[in-house]
Amino acid sequence: MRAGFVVTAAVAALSIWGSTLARAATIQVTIDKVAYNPVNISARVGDTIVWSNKDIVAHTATNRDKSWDFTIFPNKTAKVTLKKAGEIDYYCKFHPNMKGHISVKP
Ligand SMILES: [Cu+2]
Repeated sequence: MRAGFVVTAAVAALSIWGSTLARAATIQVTIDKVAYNPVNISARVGDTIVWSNKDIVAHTATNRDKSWDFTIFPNKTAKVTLKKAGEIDYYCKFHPNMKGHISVKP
């Protein structure tokens, strides 16, 4: 009886882990000509955003709520895994007209 419970719990844990893995996506954002592309992203909790800087100058991806702030040099990348649902507005500290938005669903 006890062994059966342990097996059932292990299978349940594995299936939760599996479905989380299956759902998580990596979303690529290219920085090119002083702009994020795409500007607007729809994502889910657990997804990872990867910025790739194709420009010849450095940029940042700076969350307005200050929870992250990445400086991204030319030909470099930065990434963040989204931990909670909500609306994220971010920008580049060097070019205040560079703005991006991430809509994070649960
Ligand atoms: Cu910039």
